[in-house]
Parts: sequence; structure tokens; C-alpha cells
Amino acid sequence: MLPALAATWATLGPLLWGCGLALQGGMLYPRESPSRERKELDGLWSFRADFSENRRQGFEQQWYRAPLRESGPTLDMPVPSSFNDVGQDARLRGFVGWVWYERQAALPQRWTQDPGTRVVLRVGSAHYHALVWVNGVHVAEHEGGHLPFEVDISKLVQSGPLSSCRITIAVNNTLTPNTLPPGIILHQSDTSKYPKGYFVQNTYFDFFNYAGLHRPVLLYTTPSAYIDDITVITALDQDIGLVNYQVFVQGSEHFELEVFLLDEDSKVVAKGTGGRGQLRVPGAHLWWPYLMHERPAYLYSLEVKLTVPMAAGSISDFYTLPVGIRTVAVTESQFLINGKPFYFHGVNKHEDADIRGKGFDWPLLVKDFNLLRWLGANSFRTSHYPYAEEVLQLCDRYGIVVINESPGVGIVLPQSFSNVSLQHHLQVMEEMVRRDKNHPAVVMWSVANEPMSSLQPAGYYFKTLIAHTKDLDPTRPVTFVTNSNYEADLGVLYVDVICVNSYYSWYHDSGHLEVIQLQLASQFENWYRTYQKPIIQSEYGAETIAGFHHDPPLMFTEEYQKDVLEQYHLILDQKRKEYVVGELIWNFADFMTDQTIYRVLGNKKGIFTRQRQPKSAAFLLRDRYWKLANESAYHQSVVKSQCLENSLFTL
Ligand code: BDP
Repeated sequence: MLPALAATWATLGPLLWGCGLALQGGMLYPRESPSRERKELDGLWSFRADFSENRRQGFEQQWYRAPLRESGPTLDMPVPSSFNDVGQDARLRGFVGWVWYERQAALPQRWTQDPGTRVVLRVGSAHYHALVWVNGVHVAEHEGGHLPFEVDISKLVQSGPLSSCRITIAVNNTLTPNTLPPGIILHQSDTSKYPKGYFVQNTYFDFFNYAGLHRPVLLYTTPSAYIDDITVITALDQDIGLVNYQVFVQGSEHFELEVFLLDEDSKVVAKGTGGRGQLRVPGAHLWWPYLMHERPAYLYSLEVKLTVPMAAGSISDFYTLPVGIRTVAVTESQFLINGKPFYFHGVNKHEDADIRGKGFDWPLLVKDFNLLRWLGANSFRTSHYPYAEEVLQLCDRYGIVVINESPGVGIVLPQSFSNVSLQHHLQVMEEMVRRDKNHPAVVMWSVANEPMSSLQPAGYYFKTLIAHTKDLDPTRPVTFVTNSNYEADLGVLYVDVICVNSYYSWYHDSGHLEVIQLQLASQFENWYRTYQKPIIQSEYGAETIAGFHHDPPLMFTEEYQKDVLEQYHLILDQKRKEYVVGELIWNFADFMTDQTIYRVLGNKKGIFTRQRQPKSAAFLLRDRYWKLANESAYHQSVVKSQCLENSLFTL
């Protein structure tokens, strides 16, 4: 069978512009350039949670109209971070409702006085629902906790002699059956058991609903006529790399565009003009996954220059986009990158760590990538929501392959399959593809994790959602991760790769390691026989408390986790010769969950602790992953030499 996707792009690339990528408006990462500046607003913000009974006092008293300290006491709150774990107040840790953030930002004079400068406020992530005011004026609203939003505030900051502006952001972490992820508020009316007005929030996913301003908030500028969006789709014609590009401009109808593709030595290797076109790069260096090739993750730079003629001369805007030339394709039994079979040996992650919760943190990020390298992992899934853009940028540079998952986790209630939910899910996929479409590291979209895909509306839901995602991006395969029975699942028909989670000898037949091989082999055979599509074991693992030991192995000990992995690996080693194209351990590291009798201070299925120290299973997996890397390396010399100093990523 012909590779299903990327091959068509070699010849048809430019012709397909317009029938895919039905995206309006850009969400380019804010980069500095000769025409653009940025100002980080990270640090301490003023903060108050609205503990009033209806949680609406902030709106009733219009806390955004004057500095927050004037309407009551405030706390210092670090941004980015989750607000839950930085304090000592139990009420704040479990708070559900509106919290208020405020920060004064000093503005350079040219930002406030030059009408040719466009000033944009960007929020990397506000979980979950956010309203934004600048100097008391409402400027933006966004729903969804894991993707950025931005607003042009030029008019506001250029309306008078201002040297600073006051930014107020109200964030609400309430989830409903129609949000992604979904949740439900449970009100208790029995006053013999609960105080008046008592409620809790229940969720259908296994991680703590950390909330707040989780990612950087910043201001940046562009000229008033500017490069709004760039889409790059790469393909191969023999050894010629093809870079199909499309550039969108806002703020002027009359302009000139020049594009230059530079190699890593800053040498121009191709150039073009106009809003769309194809650059040809003979002898192109391809973007290869880490450990697969001697020159992994080669990144070109696409420099785009916009010139707009004005009465008094011209203005220019510059934007540089990293570009990796690579293809992705799927056959009946293989996942191909640059035409070569790729086997995912990697992890599932969470954006989670002590105190900062889900707040973005550079040291943590670099530590995690160094651990991935130590482990010999070549891939991960962004379980169960899109991660910070900076994470994907590192994946692009290091060659770590990403299955990019939407926040579609916990879709189990019938209401969560309604049209309202579906419309929101379609919108989230648009935001996600818009943000992440140009990352070579992203090789597949996952629209959901473990939905109740045996429910009757699931067929229509996933058919529509997957078709829409393919319209937005016809170049990448699409999946969702299932834990349904192969006969009952109504959505898998529409995916390109089957991703299956299973926990044999853990949630079923607990303690019975001896059933794993038989049950796992049946799982793979059943799915493959029914669908003839490549399969990834997208989760498997066992809860393990670091330091617990027992031999013979008992549940929760480090020995048991190792044995579960070993049993899985025996079958994976058979089936990867046929149609299994990957294995992703659950989980990279321990992470926080809601409090339940099933979790001891969170989920402990990590092979690393939450403090990023290895459990015994990490060493077992490390041996395996480096062995797999050796087998699949396209150039053997690469892996051998990298094995010798496999502790840090080097470029
Ligand atoms: C899977 C879920 C994941 C959970 C894991 C577990 O996809 O979010 O954390 O099980 O129970 O079903 O550990």
C-alpha cells in the first residue's frame, strides 16, 4: 500500500494550498527581530481569589477598574505558576471559581507614541477561562487552558501620555461537561452534612486541575503592517528538499514579500518572492529524529521580509521561522519519517512539578530533556493537553518526535459528546494546529485520550473531529488514544494509527503478572485483524512507590514495575516486527492528582519520581531504549558514539 500522506506533497504541494489549512489568523511565536521587540511580564503579580459565595464579587465591585490593592488585600503570585501549591492556605489549593491577577507594565516611549507600532499582549496559557482588561478596559476573553491568546492593545496604550499600563486578568478554573477537559460542579444541599452553598468540582481525568497563569505573559510589538502568519509544508523530491510556504500579511493591501532559506551556516540556499511559493533545496539536510541519523534535527531558517511602501518611505517587518525538512507517512503497518520506518520508543509526560504545579519553568524543562536523552527516548506524547511552545521548540532542535495531544481527556459523559462540546473541540483543534503546524517534531495529532468511544454518538463525533483536523492539516496523521474494546470502539475507524492504552496485571487481574503476555498479544492481534493499521502501545505501566521493595514482586514495589515492563516488552518485541510502531511508558514522572483512595499523593506510575530521580524501572527502560536506538539507527556510528556520552543533549 502507498504511504498515505506526505508523498502527495512532493508533487502537489503548492496546488493543495487553499483546500487544506482552513485557518484564519496567525499565532506566530513572538520573536525579536529588527522590526519586533518583546517585553516579558513574568515575575510577581498581585493576586486575589474571589471567595464570595457566588464567586462574582470581583465583577459586581469591578475590581478591574482600579488597582487591585484598592478593593481588598492581595497576595504576591508568581507568573508563570499554578496558584494552588505556592501558598499555605488549603482553601486556595482547592479553590474553584474566579481568581484575579494584576500587573503594572512600564512601556518604552516609542511604543506609546509611534502610531506605526503595534503593541500586542499575549497570554501563553490561562487555565481555564480568562477575561483581560488593560487600564480597566475589557480587551479579551479566552476559553481553554492550554493554548495562547493575544490582543492588539495599541489604541489603548497610544491614547494618551502613558508610561505604563495596568493589566488585569481574571481566570476561572471551573470545568463543565462542555469544556476540554470536562468536569462537573457537584452542589450539596444536605445542611446536616455540608455547610450552606457547599460544592466541589469533579473531573474525569487523572491529574490535578492546576490553575492560573501557567505560561509566560508578554507584550511585543510589530509594525502596523505586519507578517501575521506563515505556514510551511516540506516534502522531498529525490534529494531535493521542497519547502512550500505561504505568508499572510495584515495591515496593508500593498506590499512586497521576500523569503530566504538559510542553512545552519547562515548561507542562503534558496529564495523566493510573493505570498506563496516553493523553495527547492538540492542536497537538502533532512530533519531526522534523535538517534536515527548522524546529523539529527537539522534546522534551516526561513527569513521573511515584508516591505510596505508608505508616503514617507517604507516600513518593513522581519520574521524568522525555524524549518525542518522532513516527511511523515503511514502505511498499513509502518510509520515512516523521511521514508524510513520509525519506531516510537518514548514516554508520556505531564507538565507537572512540585510547588509550581503546571507553571512553565526552564530548569525543569532542561532537566526533563536531559533525562529523555539519558533514557534514549526518541519521542513523547503531550498527554493530555498541548504543552508550552518552548517545549516544542526544544523538540525541533533535539529531534524528539512528538504526538501532539489536545486537551480532549475525560470525554466520558453523554453531554460531552453534544454539539456544543464538538464545536468547542473543533475550535480547540484550530487553535492547536494554528500554533503548532510548523514544528517538524510534531508528527501526529491526537485529538483525545480515552474517550468513551463505545457510546453511540462517538462515531459521528470522531468522524467530524478527525476530518476537520485533516482539513486544517492534510500533512499529518491523526489519532485518538483508546482504551475501549476493539469490537465496541466507534471512533478508531477514522484514525491513521491506532493508539491503545492497557494496564494488564494492574487495573485488571491485579498482581497477576503471568497474564500479561497472553492478554497483550490478544490485544494487538484483535486490533490489527480488525483494522489493519499500525498500532502504538500508548500507555502501560504500574503504580510504584520509590523505595518500596519486595521479592518476589508485589504491587507498588519497584520490582513489580520492572516486571510489568519486562512482560510487556516480550510481546512488543514480537509485534514490532509486524505492525506495532511504538511504545510509550506511562509515565515519565510521578504527578499530582485529585485526592482519592486510589492515589498516594498523586499518581506514582512514573519511572522517575516527581523530583526527577530514577526508580529501578528507569534503568531497565534505559537499556532497552538504547538497544532499540541502535537497531533503528540509520547510521550505526551515531548511536555508538552518542552512547558514550549520553547524558546531555549537544547540538
Ligand atoms: C490512563 C489515563 C491516564 C492515567 C492512567 C493511570 O490515560 O491519564 O493517569 O490511566 O491510571 O487510563 O495511571
